[in-house]
Amino acid sequence: MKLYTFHVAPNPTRVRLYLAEKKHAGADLGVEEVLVDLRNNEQNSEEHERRNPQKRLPVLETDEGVYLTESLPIVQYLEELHPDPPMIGTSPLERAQTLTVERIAEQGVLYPIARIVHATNSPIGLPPNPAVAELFQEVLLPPLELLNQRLSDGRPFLMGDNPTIADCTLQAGLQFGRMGKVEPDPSLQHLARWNTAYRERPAAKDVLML
Ligand SMILES: N[C@@H](CCC(=O)N[C@@H](CS)C(=O)NCC(=O)O)C(=O)O
Repeated sequence: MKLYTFHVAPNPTRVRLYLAEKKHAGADLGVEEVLVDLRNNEQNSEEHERRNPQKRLPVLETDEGVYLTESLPIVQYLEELHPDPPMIGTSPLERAQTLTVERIAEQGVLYPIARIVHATNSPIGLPPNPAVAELFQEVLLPPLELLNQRLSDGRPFLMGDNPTIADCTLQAGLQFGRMGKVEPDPSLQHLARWNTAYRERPAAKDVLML
């Protein structure tokens, strides 16, 4: 299998963190990484458009030569192939709960952070848009508070004792924020504790650039 990816970009990063967590837990999924340089617009090449008509990353090329083009279904596909250690729960209820928190981390944190960064300090050169930045700053706060509250019982990971895809998505979003100088308010102390601890993990050290 091949993962078409670009470092720091948050959606590829959540899949890469997932793969690194699996690897450090002893499950090497045998996914080769292929860089598609967003700064050089390589996502808009005809070659990449054949992989993903939406011209985005990540893309997983399966062993059958099929292209999967959305981060969460990519992870769910990999998880079905390699369920150990489990990173989306072990029962229907746990899976639904994990995906619920992952959705909050993506839609409530990663996506707003990406919109703010691209509106203020875009690494791929998009024009500044202060109105968009202001709107998404407001949108970002409630989900961060919700996740901070979730971590307030001292749990090491969003879903309890073990990392899941929800942690990978949240950290991918926060890393992109760090790159664009968009940081959660330090008063969200439980989130800050989780953030510091997660970044010390071997998987995080393999994948994160800042
Ligand atoms: N819904 C998609 C979003 C993918 C996405 O927006 N990827 C960004 C990088 S984080 C991208 O490829 N952007 C390039 C562009 O918009 O030109 C997913 O979950 O994977």
